[in-house]
Amino acid sequence: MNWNEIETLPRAGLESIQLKRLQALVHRMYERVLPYREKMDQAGVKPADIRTLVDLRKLPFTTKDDLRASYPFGLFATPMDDVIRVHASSGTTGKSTVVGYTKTDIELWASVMARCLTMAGVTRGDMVHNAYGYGLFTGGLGAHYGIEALGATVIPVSGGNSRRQVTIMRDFGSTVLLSTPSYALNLADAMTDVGISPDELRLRVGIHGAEPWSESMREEVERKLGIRAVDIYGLSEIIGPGVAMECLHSEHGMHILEDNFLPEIVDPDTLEPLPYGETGELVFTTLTKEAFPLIRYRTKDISRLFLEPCGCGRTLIRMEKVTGRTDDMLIIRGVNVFPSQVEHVLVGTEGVEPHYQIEVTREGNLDVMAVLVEVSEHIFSDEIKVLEKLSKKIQAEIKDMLGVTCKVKLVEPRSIQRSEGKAQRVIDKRKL
Ligand code: DLL
Repeated sequence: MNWNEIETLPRAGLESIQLKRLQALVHRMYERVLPYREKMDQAGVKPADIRTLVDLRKLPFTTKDDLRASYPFGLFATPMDDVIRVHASSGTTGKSTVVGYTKTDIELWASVMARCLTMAGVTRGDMVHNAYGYGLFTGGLGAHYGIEALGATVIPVSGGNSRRQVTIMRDFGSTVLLSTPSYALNLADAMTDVGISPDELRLRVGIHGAEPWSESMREEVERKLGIRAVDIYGLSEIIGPGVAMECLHSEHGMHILEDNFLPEIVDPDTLEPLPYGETGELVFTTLTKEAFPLIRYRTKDISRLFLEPCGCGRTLIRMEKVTGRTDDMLIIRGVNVFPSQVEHVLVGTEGVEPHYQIEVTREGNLDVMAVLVEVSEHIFSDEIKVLEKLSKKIQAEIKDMLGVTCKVKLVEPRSIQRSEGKAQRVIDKRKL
C-alpha cells in the first residue's frame, strides 16, 4: 500500500493494520527484550492476551527510567550486528538516552520523514535547507534521510554560523527551511544584519519543531521570513523527527503517522487512558521499529488527540500542539535539560550548597540559562578570584554534561528562598 492509501484509509482498515502490527510487536518484545518480558510477567499479561487494540491497556508502560536502567543498549530487540546507527539525547541525570536503528529502521525513518515533508507540500523540485543539528541529536540526520528519500535536494547546513546560512539560502535558492522555531527567528535577524530582505529569497515554507512554540511565535516566523511555518513533532525514543506533522490544511494539530506510532493520552496521575479530546500525557507504542521498539512509552509531553476529519483528506488522528510537559524538562536552544543534571554537577562540587535555581530567559531569539548557586560560608568570604574560579568550574562542568553554556551566579548562603514543599528549581521567564 502506498502512503496516500494508508493515510486516507477508513478507520477500521487502519485499525486492523495497527492490531496486526501490535500483536507481532508484543510477541517480539516478549521473546527478545528481557526487561520488558519481566514487566509483562509481573503484570500477568502474555502476548496472546492482546486480541484487540483496547487490550493495549493491559500492557505495562515504559519510562525514561526504564531506559536509564538498561543504559546503553539493554532494551534493544536485535543483535548489535544488525544495528547500523545510534543517536542519543539527554537523560535525567548523567546518562543519556540511547536509541538504535537497523537498516530497515533507517529506511522507515526516511519514509515517515518524507511523508511529513509531503504534508507541508515539499516535492522533488524543492531545495531544502536543513538547519537541524547533525550529530547525536536526531534532528539533522533524521530530516536529511527523509529529504533524500523524497528526492528533493538537501543542503546539510546544520546549526550555527547564521550569516553564512542566510547567504546560502539566497545564493542556492532554498525553498524550504528546516530548523527549530527559535533558530528560524535567529536567521531572520541574521538577514537584517547582512542586508538580505525576504524578497530576495525563494523560501516558501518552514518546518519547525524540537521545542515548544506558540501561535504568536509562528506569526513572527511567518512575517519575518515571508513563509508559511508548520509544526513537526518527534522524539528520539520513538524515532526522532517524523512522528507527527501539521499539513497545510490543518487549522490546528498534527497528523500522527499512526500506522507506525500508536498514540494514547493518559491521565499523568492515575495513568488511566483518557477519551479523545481530553488533555493528558501523550504515550506512544512503536508498531514497526526493529532495533529499539517501545511499548506504551510515556513521553511526558502534554497534548490532546482528535479524530475530526481534516481538509486534506487524511484520516490519521491529530494531536494538538505540545505546549508543556508533566516533568521539569526544559529545552534550551534545542537541547533537553533536566534540573537533576545541574544538581548532579553541583552535588559533586566542593564549596557549594545543594540549593540552586535555574533561570531561563530569552535574549533576542536565544534562550539564556543562568544557574544561581548558594556557596558555603567559608567560600563566600574568600577572595573574588576564588569565587570566579569556582563559577568557571561549574560552568565548564555543566557545559560538559549538557552541551549548553550557562551563566553561573554564585549567591550568598541562605539567599535562595526555601520552599515548604517542592523546591522551585526553575524560573522560566521565556514567553513562549
Ligand atoms: O527533538 C526530535 C525532533 C527533531 C523533532 C526535529 C522535531 C524536529 P528529542 O531531542 O528527543 O527529539 O526531544 C524530544 O522535544 O518529547 C518534546 O518535549 C520536544 N518537542 C519535539 N518536537 C516538538 C514540537 C527531537 N513540535 C522532545 N513542539 C519531545 C513542542 C516538541 N515540543
